[in-house]
Amino acid sequence: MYSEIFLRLEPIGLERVASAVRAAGHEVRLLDLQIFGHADYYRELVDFAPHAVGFSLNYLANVPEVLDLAKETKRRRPGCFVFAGGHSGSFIAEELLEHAAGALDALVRGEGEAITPRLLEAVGDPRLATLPGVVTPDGAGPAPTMLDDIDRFPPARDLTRRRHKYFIGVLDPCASAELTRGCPWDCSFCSAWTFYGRSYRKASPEAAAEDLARIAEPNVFLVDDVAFIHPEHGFAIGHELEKRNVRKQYYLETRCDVLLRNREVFEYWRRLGLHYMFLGLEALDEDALRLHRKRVTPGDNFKALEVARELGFTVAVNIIADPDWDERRFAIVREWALSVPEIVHLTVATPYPGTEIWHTEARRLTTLDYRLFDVQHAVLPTRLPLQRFYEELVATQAVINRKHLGLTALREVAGLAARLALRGQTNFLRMLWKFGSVYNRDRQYADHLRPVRYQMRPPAAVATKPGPRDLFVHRPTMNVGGPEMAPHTPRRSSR
Ligand code: B12
Ligand code: SF4
Repeated sequence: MYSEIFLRLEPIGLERVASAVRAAGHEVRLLDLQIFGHADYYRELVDFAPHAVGFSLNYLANVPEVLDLAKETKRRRPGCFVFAGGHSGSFIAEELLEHAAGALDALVRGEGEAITPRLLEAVGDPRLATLPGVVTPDGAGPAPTMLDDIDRFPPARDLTRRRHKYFIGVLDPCASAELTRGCPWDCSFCSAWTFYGRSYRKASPEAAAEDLARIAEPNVFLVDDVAFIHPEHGFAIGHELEKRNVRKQYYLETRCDVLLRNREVFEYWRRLGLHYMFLGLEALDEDALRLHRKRVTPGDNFKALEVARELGFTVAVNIIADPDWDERRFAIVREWALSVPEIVHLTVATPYPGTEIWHTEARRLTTLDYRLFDVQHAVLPTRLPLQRFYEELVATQAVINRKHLGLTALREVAGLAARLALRGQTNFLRMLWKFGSVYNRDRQYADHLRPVRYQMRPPAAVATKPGPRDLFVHRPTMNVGGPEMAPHTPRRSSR
């Protein structure tokens, strides 16, 4: 739903895997199904006749689509080696192989750059099932290994076609880049830290600047989970960009406390072209922030918003709506959202495999339909009747529409929209009118009534809270600059 309106961004993870596979001597094509249809994919299967097909499964909601495509691929090209990888896929590898019923030959857990060339080399060899991070119907290898250096394998952006389709809001067209990987915090609802074993790695300033300099688009989305945790890294990249005369507009995501602590680096990047930022606010009250283990106070959050305004950033924030909310709670958030200049997004609290709340959330899931795990649907029991919940949710989200979309927005940015349209860039312009057709109470409710062909495996009941190491995909053996870099020492595992 999100990507139907506000943005469509390039699959930078897949581009990095493609880069590694190409470096190993393979011929590679990449098809982004956010842009192309299934018919295009089937045509590609005939034209290109690949020996192997790998699907990216970063999002849980895409599981049924990928399973169907894998099955159809095997039917059309029985000799083709079919595999999948990516964020969500890494947490549910065995379950996916079971659903695929032979259509998926392997699942790759964790980062794909180092292991995918080895996987392709091992096709047809029983040793396939012994590779780190690889899971096959015949067994699983040891835990995945981490890339020693994230400068290797810069994204193969030349492989993505129709790049003018990538945009986020007014940044149209927009490319993506990665300056750091991982997150040293440990919020209970998030799997970014569990995927990377709470590690945090940085690109060298030179390689990061070189990569940004190679980008043809005038705008860049920085995909880092939390930008500029280490201000000196941000400054060093900035200096390299200045040396190379790179001038772009940037969008990034960060935490409120990081903005407060490292204000100077954001101020510096403002001069380099950073205009838009996303702050993970998550909640307005202390209790909810504690529950999310966000490790910030509402006071810090509000102060960060003031700083961002002072520095002249356009800011989007997110609030997590709990299915337990009643009309009063929605009304409070709505009132607040209307009173601030920021773009306020609302997502629904969702326990995802790989998060701590997947194991500890005591409420039973009301659905096992992967497609509803997109933080826009309620998968836990709602206090309000479900239809009423969606009514309140959509009414609250509609504040965005009132303040930042439609005619209001067009009046403010008519010049820009016209300039983009003249260049054939219409993603932003179209976005302004889509809200009503996408965010719709009846549509969201009806999504629950669709027949479910693939059922998720529900979380096993656990007696004790899982420790961090039980949740990790990557288990860093070396010191990769992780937990000790976070402002709080990690809590010990409960075991
Ligand atoms: C950038 C980002 C976005 C971008 C999307 C960019 C894109 N086109 O994919 C935007 C802002 C659009 C976005 C939106 C959303 N996102 Co997001 N996003 C991220 C973020 C911060 C970084 C992803 C990234 O680019 N990483 C850098 C690249 C290099 O890594 P990577 O993609 O993971 O790829 C590596 C591996 O996964 C693997 N790999 C990937 N693909 C493949 C394929 C094969 C074959 C192989 C072998 C390996 C492999 O190898 C790659 C290289 O090492 C992640 C958090 C995270 N750290 O993963 C959340 C994250 C993936 N997003 C999340 C969510 C919830 C969403 C939204 C639903 C939020 C919303 N408000 O609606 C939407 C849904 C969008 C959609 N398409 O449906 C959740 C995922 C939840 C889930 N389990 O499904 C995450 C984990 C964040 C979180 N806090 O929990 N997101
Ligand atoms: S700070 Fe952000 S990326 Fe890191 S664990 Fe919390 S929500 Fe996830």
